Amino acid sequence: MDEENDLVIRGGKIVTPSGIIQSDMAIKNTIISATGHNLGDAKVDVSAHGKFIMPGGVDSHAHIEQMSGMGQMNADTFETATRSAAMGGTTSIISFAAQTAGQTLSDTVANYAARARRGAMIDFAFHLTITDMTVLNFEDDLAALIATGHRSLKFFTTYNIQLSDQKILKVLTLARKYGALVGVHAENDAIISNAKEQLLSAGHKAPRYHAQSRPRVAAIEAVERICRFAQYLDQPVMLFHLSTSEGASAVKAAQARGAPVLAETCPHYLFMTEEVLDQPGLEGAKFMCSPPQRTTTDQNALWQALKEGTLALVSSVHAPYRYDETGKLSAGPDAVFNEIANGLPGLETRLPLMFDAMVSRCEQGAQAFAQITATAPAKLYGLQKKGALVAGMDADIVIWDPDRKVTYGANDLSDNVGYNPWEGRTVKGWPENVVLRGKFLVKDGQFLGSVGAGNWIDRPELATKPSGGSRQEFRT
Ligand code: DUC
Ligand code: ZN
Repeated sequence: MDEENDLVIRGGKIVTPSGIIQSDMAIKNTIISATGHNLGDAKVDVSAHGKFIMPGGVDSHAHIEQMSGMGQMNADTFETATRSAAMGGTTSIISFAAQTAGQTLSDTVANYAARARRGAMIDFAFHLTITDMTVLNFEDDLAALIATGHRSLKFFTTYNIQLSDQKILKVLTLARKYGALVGVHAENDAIISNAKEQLLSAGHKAPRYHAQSRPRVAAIEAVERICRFAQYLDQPVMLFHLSTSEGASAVKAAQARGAPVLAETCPHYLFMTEEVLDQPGLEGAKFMCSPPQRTTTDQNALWQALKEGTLALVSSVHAPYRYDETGKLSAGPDAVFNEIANGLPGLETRLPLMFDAMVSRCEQGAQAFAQITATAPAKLYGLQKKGALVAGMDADIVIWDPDRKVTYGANDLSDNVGYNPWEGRTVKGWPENVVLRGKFLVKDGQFLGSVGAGNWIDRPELATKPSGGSRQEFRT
């Protein structure tokens, strides 16, 4: 017999890209070495009868230790954010290395990488957020960073850090030349400015006006424009956090034309409507994010788009701010909606919310759940050893108890945010054991991770190449 396994998980329902199998899984030297029966002895043996064995979650959109466009620091450090992610079943994240004005991209990445290496407890990669293309050696710097494994970029079309259309075309051109996927926060800035001005001059100040200040047409226009730009230059883009039915339709139409367009949505667009903003006092600030939550019609359209593969994945867009003077209330207890930081925590709740809807309530099933929360983001962003329970991949594994019900409380998350936007919601299905590269990060609900144990994930190549007009490649 072979050398002893490090870990064998016995008797679970293993969810793989090619099917669900009732089997054992062996892990040796941080890697999944085999699935099957009679896999031999192990240093650690775990019974998973009646449980789902899923790939560790891959959350491809999280803001960590980052200054917002409005100049506000996130509440989470790499340590607190990744602890929270792990407790919710996520073992890899892609957060942002966000360039500030005048800063070179290599300095930006060095700065975020140093902090992530010190604090992160799960594996990580960065999207390079481009805000200033006038810095010295911009193109060479970008080319070198992409070549060393930073294979995704991001830009905004609003938030005081937007790029002009001309610069957007330049970024897409460079991304195509050097081989990176480009994520886009797509909302039309002029429409937002116009709507804000009207609301403020009419004396509308409460958080609920945030939704009207970022009208759906702002998102629709920018999504449509970016789809056209992507097609014009044949450069793959990922439309971030789609919130509207029209946005989903625009992506579907673009894909049908052969445009290299991918898109994601998030739990707060699938499960919340803009009514969450309409609360007494400033309570609605806890739910303020951009784009804002929309309507149940939009929710249904986003679910349908996920089912059809128009939307490839669900990320959290974790953007954590405390509900106090360090965060949401930094402009004081009478803050006007446009002075309140945008974003809500989501790293820890993304997977249980999606499991509850997709697996427990049979929306789409366990395989689709694994696909949109782990396999697709890993594949599309080039995390080659992540996101699937297949021999040879990193042993990033979650053992889900499908029967455990949890009702979220007011402040029961492991981040540094101090409130849970999902308070009162009950989910069925719980990530009770979480394994990162063969080691328990969470065991029976107990956090066992170590500060700085997360690894940077090299991305030597992307699956998402320019399409050459092929429609299929950009549907999952
Ligand atoms: N949306 C938010 O709500 N916060 C941070 C960034 C974003 O796109
Ligand atoms: Zn965004």
